Amino acid sequence: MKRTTLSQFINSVTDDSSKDSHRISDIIMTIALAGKMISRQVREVWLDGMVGETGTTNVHGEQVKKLDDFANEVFVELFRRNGLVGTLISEEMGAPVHVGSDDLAEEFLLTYDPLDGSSNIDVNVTIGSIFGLYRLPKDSSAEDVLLQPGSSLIACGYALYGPATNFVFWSEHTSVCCFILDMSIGEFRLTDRDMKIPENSEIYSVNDAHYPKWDSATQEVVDYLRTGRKESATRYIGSLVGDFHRNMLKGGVYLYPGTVDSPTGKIRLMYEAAPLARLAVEAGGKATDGYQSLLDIVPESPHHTCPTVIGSSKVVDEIIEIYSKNHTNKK
Ligand code: AHM
Ligand code: MG
Repeated sequence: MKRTTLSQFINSVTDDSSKDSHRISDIIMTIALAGKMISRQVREVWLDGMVGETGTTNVHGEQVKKLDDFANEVFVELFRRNGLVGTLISEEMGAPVHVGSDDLAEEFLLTYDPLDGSSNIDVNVTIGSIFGLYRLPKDSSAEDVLLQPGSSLIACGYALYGPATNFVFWSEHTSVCCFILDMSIGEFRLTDRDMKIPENSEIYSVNDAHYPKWDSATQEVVDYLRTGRKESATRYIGSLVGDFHRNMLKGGVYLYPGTVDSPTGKIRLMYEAAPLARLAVEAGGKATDGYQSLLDIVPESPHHTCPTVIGSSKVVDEIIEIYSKNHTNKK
């Protein structure tokens, strides 16, 4: 018996009597389609001449790769066509874009990093697309209604473009589940309907080159991970989504701390940190900026960045303890 397809799985968790449930299912299926389209392009990039940069920079001042641009357009095009969500916020678009086509759509905000791991795009190393689906307060006229914390997520996940393509998501109607793309039929198939992140692990993922620019609390955290635990191993792909996926399977912690020059670090809350934090928490893990849960942070702008620590609960607890001890000592 072949494994359940994503469509079969989604049908089985959709409440037929609820428009809302249908809408969420249709949105997830659209994101999975975007994942398949981007996966195809990632594999053909050298044959299609889509390597290299576009020559423009994005809102974060980073060089935009041709594939970044392509992946962003896939999401925009699909959601413009079906109008299922009100607004899109993307790493590659300076401002939110309105695409909704009915009243129900206005209750949903989709945020995404179309292609995470930009430095790995042209070198055939694992990259992925991260998404967060937020429910917006009804009839709210507040200007900052789009600035929702991770606790307002109703679905989130990623497509991972590695040796195989995975689709991993959590929603209000499911646990964290993992699918793999069956290329022979162009459909994702279920591999795990209730993913759990191991409680402990020796693996930590951090860009160690920033060590001299971290504050003393962060230096103490990384010293501890390196030499203070029974066992220790560094694994850093440089694609958050890739490091996160490995840590979900093997256990581990991903860190992108702030530095003296850039105290909030690099990871974007609304479409990188919060969706992955929520996945980790729903899978039994933890996520913090060192001092508070990543799910409680209310973004000040769509591209708000925050120090990011996500992973196995025991390791994250130990990290929180070191930060809080340093905080208390400073008082
Ligand atoms: P991106 O979305 O432009 O790729 O930036 C986010 C990425 C993460 O995926 C990765 O962990 C980190 O930036 C790597 O940054 P650094 O090169 O500073 O280690
Ligand atoms: Mg990214």
